[in-house]
Amino acid sequence: MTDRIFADIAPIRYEGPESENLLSYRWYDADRQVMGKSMKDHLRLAVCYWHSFAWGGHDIFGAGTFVRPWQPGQAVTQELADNKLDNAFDFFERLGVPYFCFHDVDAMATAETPSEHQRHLRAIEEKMARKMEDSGVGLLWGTANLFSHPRYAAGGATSPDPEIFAWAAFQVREMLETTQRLKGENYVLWGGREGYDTLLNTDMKQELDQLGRFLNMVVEHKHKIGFKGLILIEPKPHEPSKHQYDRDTGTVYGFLERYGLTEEVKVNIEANHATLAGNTFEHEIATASALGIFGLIDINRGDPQNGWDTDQFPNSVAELTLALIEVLRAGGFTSGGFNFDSKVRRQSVDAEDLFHDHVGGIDVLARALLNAASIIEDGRLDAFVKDRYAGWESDFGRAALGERTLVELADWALEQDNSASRPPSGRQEHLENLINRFV
Ligand code: XLS
Ligand code: CA
Ligand code: CA
Repeated sequence: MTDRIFADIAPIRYEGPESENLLSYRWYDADRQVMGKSMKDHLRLAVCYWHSFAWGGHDIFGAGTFVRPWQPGQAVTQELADNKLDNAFDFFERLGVPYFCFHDVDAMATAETPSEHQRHLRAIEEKMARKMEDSGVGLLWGTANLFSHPRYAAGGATSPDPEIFAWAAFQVREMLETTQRLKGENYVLWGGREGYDTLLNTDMKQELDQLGRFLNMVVEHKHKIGFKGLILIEPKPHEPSKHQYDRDTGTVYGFLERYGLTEEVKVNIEANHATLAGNTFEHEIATASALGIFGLIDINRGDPQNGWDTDQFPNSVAELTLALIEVLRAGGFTSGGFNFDSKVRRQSVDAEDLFHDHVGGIDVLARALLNAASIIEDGRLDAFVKDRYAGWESDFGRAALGERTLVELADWALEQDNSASRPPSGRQEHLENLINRFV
């Protein structure tokens, strides 16, 4: 029996909006029906293994601050990996979430060679499978870490060295197969170092072709082994690279189009990455939905004054309501869900802090879902938008998008010679006030 650090924390329960208990859910009521689906099925919540269990509280100026029996942030022995696994599942169960996510190296004992890597990953996979079976907690997505080890300093798939490219292929094959054996529902590739620091030493065309080929190989392998989940790219503009090739959803779409993958790969949108790219979170969701590549969400937030990836837990109901409107408009998740890719601040050192952050984040999400569902059910917002575009349903509108040529439309405009046409009011303030009635 390993040292259990959450033993004193009672399982988190739904107690309703009147509850004074900060370690209870006031809004997340897993079985509550919202627009014909349970909250649990709408949100498909996952705990992120790396921030909550593998990260030790270190930053670029200082060492880890979290004292845990599995010694996060240090070289991992099998014993420490087992301890971490026991505590992590204890946490998932007490929190009451249906899923978790992990990178290969988050969970396994440290390895130096491919054969050792394979052995250590398989060893933890076996134990994880038993934990998943006993707890009923599933794997929302798996991923391989192609950015922490010094071998990936110049990228994995975009490395100038083909031997590193092969190492990356090895790690992704292993983790994709592990994800499949663990009945994981999705597989994510985040290109932290798939980018460049300076163009002076970079052949961009060569690197993009490598990345395109790599992703095609992953998709080919997925089909070969019969993995049923989605393959997803996680956009981020920069950090750790100065420039990352997967900078935002629009850029990823262009990349997928070029390498013939729009039908095969979707996006995992992270809130903090959206804002780092100068987009809103809801913009990224709406873009992915419009382009048919909406898949998953990493839910967190940045700091409005900081230009880096702070990965804080979400805490604004108003902001998340706007995002949840887009999720519902997109039709919700298929195999995706919300992964809390968020971490406590490094001064929040107690085991209990890991509950306060998740409980708060889950409740904010649940409340935002309820607000967004009320807004959609109210109907005024979507009716306004529908009405705004109603002209495209007319014969003229349909023909303009259909058989008409530029010349025909131009001649028509000339013939009308009408200076009066103006769009009706966009009613932005009216709509913002309408939303605020639900927040
Ligand atoms: C880092 C990313 C990373 C991915 C998984 O900024 O968020 O954690 O989600 O590799
Ligand atoms: Ca992420
Ligand atoms: Ca991040």
